[in-house]
Amino acid sequence: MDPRGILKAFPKRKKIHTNPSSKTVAKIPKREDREAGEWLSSLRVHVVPTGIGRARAELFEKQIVQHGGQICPAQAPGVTHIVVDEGMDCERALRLLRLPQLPPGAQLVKSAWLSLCLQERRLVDTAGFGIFTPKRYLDQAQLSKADQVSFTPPGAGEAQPRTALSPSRPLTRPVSPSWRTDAVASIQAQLEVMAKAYSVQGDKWRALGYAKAINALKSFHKPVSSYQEAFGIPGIGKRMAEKIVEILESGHLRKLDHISESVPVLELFSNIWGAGTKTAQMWYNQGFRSLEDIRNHACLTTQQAIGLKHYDDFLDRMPREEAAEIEQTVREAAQALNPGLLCVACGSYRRGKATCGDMDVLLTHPDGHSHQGVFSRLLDSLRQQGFLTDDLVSHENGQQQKYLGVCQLPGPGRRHRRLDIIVVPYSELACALLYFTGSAHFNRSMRALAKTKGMSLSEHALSTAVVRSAQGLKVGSGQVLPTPTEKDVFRFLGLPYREPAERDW
Ligand code: 8GT
Ligand code: MN
Ligand code: MN
Repeated sequence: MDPRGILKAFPKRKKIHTNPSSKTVAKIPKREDREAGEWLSSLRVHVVPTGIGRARAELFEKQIVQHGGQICPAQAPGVTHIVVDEGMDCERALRLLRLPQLPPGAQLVKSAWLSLCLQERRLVDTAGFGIFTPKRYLDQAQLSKADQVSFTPPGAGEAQPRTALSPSRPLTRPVSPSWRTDAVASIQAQLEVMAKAYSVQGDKWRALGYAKAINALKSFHKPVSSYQEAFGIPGIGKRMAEKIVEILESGHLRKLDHISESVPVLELFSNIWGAGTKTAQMWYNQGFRSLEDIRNHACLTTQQAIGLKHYDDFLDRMPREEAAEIEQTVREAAQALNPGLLCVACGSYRRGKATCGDMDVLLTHPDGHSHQGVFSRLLDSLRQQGFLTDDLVSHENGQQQKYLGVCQLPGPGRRHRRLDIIVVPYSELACALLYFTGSAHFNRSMRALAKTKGMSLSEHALSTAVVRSAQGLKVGSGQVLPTPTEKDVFRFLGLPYREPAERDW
């Protein structure tokens, strides 16, 4: 089991890098993320996490990006807003940022302004939310602007500073459909932060609970709007429904404020391929806080060193067109060895996703035996053409062989991508396909269901009459059921067939 199994099982959202030095610029959101509207597109924001808390700061960043804004370092050109905690004063903020002056064109604003913008789903005037900035910290252009502001008669055209959290609002006012959609996006974003926090702390059950709730909300036919409604959704319990309503009513889940400061660092570390939550925690306990620390001081396995080398590339999901090119490269090399080899692109690609975290290629031969010996010859051939750049894991599992590695398509500007290859005997094709197509959540449910029916499902076969001990441990392996196609597996389990695109959960 990949130590990142659980982590990987989560839908990877567009990542905002959580480098504690805050030097990384968040990635420009892909088109699908912008559906919710781009009303923050004029913003280039830097959020100072001190006092706000990393988890909340990250959530702010995520929402800014979601609505078309950009996150950037405080010293980046064109930064428009530097968001700080309510209690922050200008000097302290500049000290924290190591800046002698406010960058030209930038305003120092309280986080309540951002909260209000996000709650109201519009760009609210910053008046009343500014942090007092002494003239010596402003440049010439800002000075003249500041003078104009100070000559404005009190109250004239100035928005009242309002508390961001006004509990009764969202539920009592008439709700427009777009507001509802955004509220749901906000619920999802906040539950995702919680899921991630539990996940990187190794609490996979709580993480799974949140992941299930997020998924349930996504597949619910309408934006959830009340406690009763939330509680009525399968996969959402009483306490989860309470959290959802808290976000609906106040715009903010208070639990987020109590997430440990260690979480973003643990996430940073456990995103290194080959490093699980235990390793991440160990590194944190050793005092490491950045990838630089890890690079310079941590003791790394071979896999982790590869993971670190390709850190950004591995987090970047590739467009499915690129995944198809990778599959094609593998297929051509395989069919050069034996033209009869069958090659199937599995994983998220087969499930029809627009982007893929890696490419999962399954190989077999319909004659039932010619797949033998292909594995190592194929890898040699791919290595020889310079396509494979690093190997992570290579192992045998019964009659199946599995390779996890790194590849790079030829030509300039190509990134390193993760590639998984399995070679299976034709007799195991259906179960191998099912397994390798996933999702991991879906496989887990299928296996659990098989168990309740006295069967056992693996990547090799569906078996019946499995003899189990009182503790549920498998004692006898039972009889292998004939499953020439995936449909047969569904049929034996008494399930209607589900196309790969319907197998996310
Ligand atoms: P992706 O786009 O993030 O790659 O999404 P994916 O294609 O669904 O995930 P994947 O991690 O590539 O896993 C695809 C399938 O491979 C899973 O459904 C799972 O059954 C199987 N699988 C392996 N090895 C591992 C592993 O080490 N961890 C996980 N989570 N799944 C694995 O073959
Ligand atoms: Mn995959
Ligand atoms: Mn994979």
